[in-house]
Amino acid sequence: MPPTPERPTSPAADARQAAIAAIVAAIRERQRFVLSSHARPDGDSIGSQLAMTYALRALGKHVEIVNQDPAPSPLMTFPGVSEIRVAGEVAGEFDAAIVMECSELGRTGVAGLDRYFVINIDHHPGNAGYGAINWFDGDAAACAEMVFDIVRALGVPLSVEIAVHIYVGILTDTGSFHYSSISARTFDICRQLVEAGVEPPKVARSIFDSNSLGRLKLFGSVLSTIQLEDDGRLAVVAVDREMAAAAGGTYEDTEGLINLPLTVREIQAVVFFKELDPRLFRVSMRSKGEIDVCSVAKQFGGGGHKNASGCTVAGAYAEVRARLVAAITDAIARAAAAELAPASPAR
Ligand SMILES: [Mn+2]
Repeated sequence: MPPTPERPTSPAADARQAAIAAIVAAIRERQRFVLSSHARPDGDSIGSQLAMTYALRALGKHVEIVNQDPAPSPLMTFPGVSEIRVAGEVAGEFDAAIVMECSELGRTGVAGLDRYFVINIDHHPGNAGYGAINWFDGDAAACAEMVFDIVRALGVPLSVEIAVHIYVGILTDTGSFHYSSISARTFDICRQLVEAGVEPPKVARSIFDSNSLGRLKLFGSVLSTIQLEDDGRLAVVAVDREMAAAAGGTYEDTEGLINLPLTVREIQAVVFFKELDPRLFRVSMRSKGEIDVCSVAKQFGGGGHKNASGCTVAGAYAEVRARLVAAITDAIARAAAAELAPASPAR
């Protein structure tokens, strides 16, 4: 007997139900799964993969996670994170690969996933649809929200492990509930996660208040070099290995630093340059409201979300900095123009 629809049907809701049903059927008829996500995994990649892992194991499935890079260190204390295999290749017998939070298969940095039946679950705009089954939902605030739907559709009880990992994905991917991707649905899911045993203060303390002193000093030295552009609307911060070593920290210790300039009222966007080598920079961007830094990242071959994105850009620092500042200044102007324009009658 078909389940009673929860909301009025629409083409989008039908497509969503069809995608979830296809994924649930594919999971039920398979036994051995390998899970992966994008390189340099974030809270949503780790949370989505582990929530899915615990759900599949509850069904008696065999599950392994293979990621190119280790999880961010504040996440290491969460259940299952230390079991993630860090490797550039997947080998072994699997019936399916579930790739989450990854707009292209290549972004995993893990070779061999294409040999399996690939299930692609993602919320990044521009997902390439590389799977045998593809479920893309650009309205999800985190991929973990989509995993929540699958866990429910599989009929797996929401264990505290599953709930904690979905919460980690949502908390981190919304910039601690700052980004415009948040919906009423986000809070409805979080309500159910808390009912399942998640303690939000404990999770937030583990993730955000686990600094070392070296990390705090590194934040201080990087932030002391902050520069303002676009009449104070855009903050520019940069770090090289020398600066990191002098403060007794590492590049990994700069995780989260980019969010701090946005706590200044006037600052609308931040760009953060990490020198990989003298002519190659990892660029991260954050923005407030309607300023679309994903479109900026895409101009440079990267991606992400409207309020949080990144790319890798080659060139001398002065030139790379100037190109990014110009592109972000344009994005800020576009958002301001859109806000001044009268609301479209179509919406
Ligand atoms: Mn995400």
